[in-house]
Amino acid sequence: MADDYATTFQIVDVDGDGLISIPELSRLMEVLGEPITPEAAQAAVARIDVDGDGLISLEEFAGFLSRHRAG
Ligand SMILES: [Ca+2]
Ligand SMILES: [Ca+2]
Repeated sequence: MADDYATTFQIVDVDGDGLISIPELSRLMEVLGEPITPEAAQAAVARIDVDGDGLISLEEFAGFLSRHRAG
């Protein structure tokens, strides 16, 4: 399960620095055919970001997805 998250994370993390930034999230939504504004991307990151550094770590990403799946 964690491997699934890691694989998805690596796809989103385009520059491979181990963190998902706001531009990377924007790009993902564009690829998914649901482009969002920079403001919406920022809000989405803020919702997933637990430690408040403005970036999404794999841990935060996995935590968000597992909460999401659990409903
Ligand atoms: Ca990155
Ligand atoms: Ca963070």
